[in-house]
Amino acid sequence: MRTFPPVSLIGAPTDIGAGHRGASMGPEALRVAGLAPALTARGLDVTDRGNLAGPLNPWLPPVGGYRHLEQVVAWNRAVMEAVTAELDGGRLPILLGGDHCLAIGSIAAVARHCRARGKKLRVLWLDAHADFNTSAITPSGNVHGMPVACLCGLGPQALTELGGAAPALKPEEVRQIGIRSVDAGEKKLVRDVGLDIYDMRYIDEVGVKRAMEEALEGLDADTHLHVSFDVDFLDPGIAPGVGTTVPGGPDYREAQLVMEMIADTGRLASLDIVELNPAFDEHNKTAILAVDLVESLFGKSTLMRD
Ligand code: 5AB
Ligand code: MN
Ligand code: MN
Ligand code: MN
Repeated sequence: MRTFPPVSLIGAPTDIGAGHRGASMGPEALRVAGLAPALTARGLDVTDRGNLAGPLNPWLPPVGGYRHLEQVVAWNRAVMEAVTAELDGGRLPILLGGDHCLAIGSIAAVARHCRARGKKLRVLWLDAHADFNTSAITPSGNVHGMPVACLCGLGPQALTELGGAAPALKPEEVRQIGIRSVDAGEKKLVRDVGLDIYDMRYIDEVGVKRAMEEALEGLDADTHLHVSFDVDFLDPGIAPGVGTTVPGGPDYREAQLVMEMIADTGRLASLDIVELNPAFDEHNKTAILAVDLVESLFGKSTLMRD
């Protein structure tokens, strides 16, 4: 079994980039669902760093195609600094969101860390959505629909240059899994940049196993694997506790297999758990499911292979 570096939980209690309030309660719901003890029980050395601080959500309409851009930048700076500190300390950061705009800060930190060490980077984006909107094409102005575009250099300078002048990511470093809701302008843009998307139609046709084999292909001992887990990736029937449900997502076993196959690579080096919204949940069941899946991501086998 793989031995992991020590793990740090970083709470970022904000819904600053979302279209519904409540993802700000995500970090506490994950704690209540027992994330730290579940990982400790797997033999991991876990420290909960508590919550980052940042501006309150003023709940204002978009300006110039962005809602709350100034506050989004402030939260992402805090996330980037916290994730950088953990990576510098040789630890494995787990960002507890918060909405998915926070992946800009998290992945900017990861990318900078990899570039400085000549490491390869692979980002697995587990989501119902492609999160590749820009101010010109967004239907909402919500920055949680824009993080992948920002990380690839398309977005406001304050976000695209958060971790330095060059874009944090090249599109070919990203694999998106579970996608089933992409806006019209966004669809054209992801095609233009050539983003590698394993959408639900593809997963239906070839199955999780083959899709994941393809998405994980080419990882080697020199690759940092970052997983950005948007909880709305999961089918809303098993995971109602998110702001933006889309029917037709992976069921329980399909989601477990995704996590198990990632664990089998032995390359997981950083993680975001985002978009959990306790205001839409039922008795914290989505948080409990997220913890169960994260255990699999860290190598818990549900079957006979332990
Ligand atoms: B999430 C939508 N594409 O841009 C938009 O949950 C939804 O982080 C974005 O994936 C969903 O507003 C963002 C319609
Ligand atoms: Mn999503
Ligand atoms: Mn997302
Ligand atoms: Mn969402």
